[in-house]
Amino acid sequence: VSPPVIDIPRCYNAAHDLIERNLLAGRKDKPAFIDDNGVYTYADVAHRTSAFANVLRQLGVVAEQRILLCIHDTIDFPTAFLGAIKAGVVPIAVNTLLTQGDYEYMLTDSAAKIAVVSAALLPLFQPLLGKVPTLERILVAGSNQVPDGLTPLLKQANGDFHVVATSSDTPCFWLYSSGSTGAPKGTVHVHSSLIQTAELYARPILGINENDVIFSAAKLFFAYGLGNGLTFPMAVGATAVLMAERPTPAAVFARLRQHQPSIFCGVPTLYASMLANPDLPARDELNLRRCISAGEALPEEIGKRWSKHFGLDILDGIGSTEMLHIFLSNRTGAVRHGTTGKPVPGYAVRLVDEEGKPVLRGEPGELHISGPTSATLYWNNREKSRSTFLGDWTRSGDKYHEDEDGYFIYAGRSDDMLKVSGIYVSPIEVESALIDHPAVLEAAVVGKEDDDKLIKPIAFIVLKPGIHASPELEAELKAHVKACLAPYKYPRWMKFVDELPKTATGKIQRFKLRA
Ligand code: 3SK
Repeated sequence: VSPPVIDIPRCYNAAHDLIERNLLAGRKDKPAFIDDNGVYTYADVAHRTSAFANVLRQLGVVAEQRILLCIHDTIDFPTAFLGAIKAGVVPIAVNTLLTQGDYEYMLTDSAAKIAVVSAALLPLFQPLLGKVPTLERILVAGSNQVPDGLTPLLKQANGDFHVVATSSDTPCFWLYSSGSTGAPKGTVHVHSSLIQTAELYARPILGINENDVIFSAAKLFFAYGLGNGLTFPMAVGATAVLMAERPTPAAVFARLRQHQPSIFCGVPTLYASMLANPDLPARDELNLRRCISAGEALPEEIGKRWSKHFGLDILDGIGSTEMLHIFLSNRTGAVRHGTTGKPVPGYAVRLVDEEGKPVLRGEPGELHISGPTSATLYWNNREKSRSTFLGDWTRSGDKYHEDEDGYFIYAGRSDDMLKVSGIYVSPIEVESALIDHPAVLEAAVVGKEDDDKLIKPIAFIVLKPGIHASPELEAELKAHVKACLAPYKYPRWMKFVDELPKTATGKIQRFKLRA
């Protein structure tokens, strides 16, 4: 299949494109976003983003300067994100679940002049105002109450703005990428990348169109959520449902029932907890036509149970903050549960060994990706930029192997693989076997030294509600893994825990378990 050819003019502003294409198509009165407080048409989005661009101008923020956004999923996110881009200002969308120390680091690293933060997060940011010398002002999203509330500022600002000229290669926005080690890295994306993710992935793989209503439980500050909840609907004139609160099964069920989205985007942990919840909607209660998953590999068992319940396969895929969205994905009608599918046309992938040489098919190797949406660099981090962005190729740090039919199967992070008795064991494979057991909700496996200082697998297990840990259950789970996999792979120890440490995007933080 030849990749779609996407012609992006040299003189190009991403926000202007995403908004204007809808006004030109006659969608000014069509709902673009529905949040917990209201419905906003494409004309509202055009007006609000221009007003925000004018607010930035009044505050003396000029093109190429950075602003930091720490905003829950409400209309204020697209307003500030696209408004900044219209003004040529570079928004940095950050995770709303971090600590004050993390925000201090990001504000200092980026030298952002303004922070726009949700009212509930203000106490974390206020002490940084005198502390981070480059930070001049904090604007409060979702608030009418304070002088620097975004709502009054937008109301008094002019709603017309002449978009600042940028090129397709001009830095457009950043996201912070957290590796397993080291400080988070400011990942710089250019103007052409947003629309390319929609044209390469969302249109051909999801078949998204203007009749869709899309609901992403993954938040907008995450590259996965940004595509699902902002770029993709705006690229085709669809409607996005935004939810400010934490994506618990109850919160998600309420939005699914109320707004009847046609496309739902989640992460594996959420799918697992939705399936385990007694209030899971019945198949005919919803109007879903596509479900997607990313963030970590979707266990085969979860994929199968979802398909059985809803009569609809979850399209599991993988993307990265560096590549902006999904580059490897399952397709409707060709889903192979337990795999991440095949390369999305427009992207090339390769699997290489530790020396950078291609591995033989079937062997695990580190996944490298080539495609037009790669970030250009990590800010202030020449060393990590050089080791990640290798010319045409971008390293993912993920290990995969390719089966005989060309499906890619996740095999853990490059540094997560365990060598047990001289043989590689994928912790993911052991986790999938454990999750297959009816008592297990979630599992994470890492390496632990035994008495001989040899690495063996240890499993951290979250049991399903109502099930209690016992020596009998532990023995049963070990026997279960031995029965499912080569026996040497079974976890020598088990720890039953209430929850697993995870990033905001649902990835298990194995480094914390190792520690
Ligand atoms: O983690 C992923 O799979 C992912 C998917 C889409 C965009 C960004 C990311 C990190």
